[in-house]
Amino acid sequence: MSNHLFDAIRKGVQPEAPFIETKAGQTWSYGDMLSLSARLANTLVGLDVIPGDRVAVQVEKSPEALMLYLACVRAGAVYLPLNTAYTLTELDYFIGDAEPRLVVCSPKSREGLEPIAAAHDARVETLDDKGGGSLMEAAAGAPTEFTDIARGPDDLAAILYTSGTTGRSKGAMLTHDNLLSNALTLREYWRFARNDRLIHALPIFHTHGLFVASNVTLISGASMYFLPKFDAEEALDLMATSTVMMGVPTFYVRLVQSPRLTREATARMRLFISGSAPLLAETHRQFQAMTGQAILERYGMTETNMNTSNPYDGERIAGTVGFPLPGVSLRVTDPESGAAIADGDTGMIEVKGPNVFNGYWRMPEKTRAEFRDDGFFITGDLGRIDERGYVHIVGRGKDLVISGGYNVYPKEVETEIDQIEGVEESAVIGVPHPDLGEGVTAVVVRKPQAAVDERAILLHLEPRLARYKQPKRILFLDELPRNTMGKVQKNILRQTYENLYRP
Ligand code: MLC
Ligand code: AMP
Repeated sequence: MSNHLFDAIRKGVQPEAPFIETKAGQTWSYGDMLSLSARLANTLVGLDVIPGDRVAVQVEKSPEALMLYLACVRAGAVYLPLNTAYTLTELDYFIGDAEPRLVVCSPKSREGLEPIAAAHDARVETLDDKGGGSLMEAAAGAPTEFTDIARGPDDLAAILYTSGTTGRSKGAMLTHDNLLSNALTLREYWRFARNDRLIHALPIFHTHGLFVASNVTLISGASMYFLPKFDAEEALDLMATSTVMMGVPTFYVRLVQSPRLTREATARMRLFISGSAPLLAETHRQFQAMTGQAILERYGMTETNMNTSNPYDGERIAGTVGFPLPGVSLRVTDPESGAAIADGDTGMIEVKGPNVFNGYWRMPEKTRAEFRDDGFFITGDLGRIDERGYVHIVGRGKDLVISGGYNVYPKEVETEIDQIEGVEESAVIGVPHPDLGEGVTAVVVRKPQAAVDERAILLHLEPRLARYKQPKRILFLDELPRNTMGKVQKNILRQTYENLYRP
């Protein structure tokens, strides 16, 4: 048997071809990719990582970090990337739930993570953003050849945690074929080829930067500028020598603010892709007016990889996410019953295909609850399909805020706020934000006579929640609006505060 995902990556490799260039001008060829991922795979085996073991990784973005992902795939391990913003409290949960054999972290996090890892029998190694650290030291002397461990299409390649609407985060189990099938589909759909160069400014701990951007580049034998974070002026500099950019809507919101964004500046670019959150039609139009290029919007999820995309050749319509990708079945149903609804009506988006994950890690009941009996996955997104077949996302059936492309589950933030002395209850909502799309906002009711204020609440949240989950503003009300059933009417709160972040 072969290694399903890595064999496909290896197949077209031209060892001399460029793979990664960093901001500092350092380069990695495809040959370097093969040898460094082999050294790391040998190191993992030396650290007793056996096929199926989870390897949890919370490190800064670097080419070496991407090679570690590939090393896990080659060694048959399950790669578990973690947002660098997660606090120790959050990490404790992920490590306890996933029970990794190995935790790889930044040297600065080692001390905090050691006791957490030890409590769950995991070993800790480090990797810094310059390609140093204990893991890299161990890999330095390892062989540059590795016999890839046999893995079939249904074996796990990765687990990515995604917060549930209730309770704690769930680990979405992604197989070799979930990742490979989607990468191959996107390569064809977006016409990726060896001579493409991608501006990669996304983090590599989520589906967008890790699978969509990196796997599609790898499977095409293309190359990328690998940047630690997004900077609009830097992206504009690189457009002269690039062909594609992928980003969340905030990237485009920031680009259109630059007078340097012109037809000339983007003349060499053949494709701009947006996803992870809704791109405002206004941003789409502004971008097109300034560059003559229509941003291609697509729609995906951690659990499903990419589901739909606007066409490469046909019309890319602002405010839509295009057509179901080849091989992906998409339908819109009655959210409660799952029954069919009339064409064009709004309902629950459900998807099925080789892109759809294998279930939530050790949560068979939660998995069952999110699939229909005929195998369709219930996305929690509300949408409709128009007469031309374009999918429109019109809202969310799940209580979720998307801030700069990061998902924040209000329930998780509310649970933390409600524990604070002096807080009666809270409601966390997403309010339109000019830069981030939605700004996390908390509305709090104090207990009688309690004096708890914004500062006290933020201080409480700081060690408990990643920064991007912490409310940008905290507002106080005497009571929350409720319907006759007693349910908090978040729509009323969203309306009340819709201009909160307006400049
Ligand atoms: C950073 N901050 C954020 C934030 N990003 N706050 C809210 N929401 C965000 N997204 C905070 C920081 O903690 C910091 O707080 C302050 O804002 C400035 O930080 P920064 O580092 O300068 O921000 P910046 O680099 O400008 O980051 C913004 C961003 C980034 C939008 C470029 O968040 C980003 O790259 N987002 C991409 C997320 C992504 O990849 N999503 C894909 C998920 S996969 P303070 O207080 O310390 O100053 C998925 C599936 C699919 O959804 O379909 O793709
Ligand atoms: P995540 O769980 O981080 O993978 O986020 C997935 C969610 O992001 C989806 O369920 C959608 O709600 C949202 N999303 C992704 N792409 C788009 C898009 N192009 N337009 C609107 N929402 C999107």
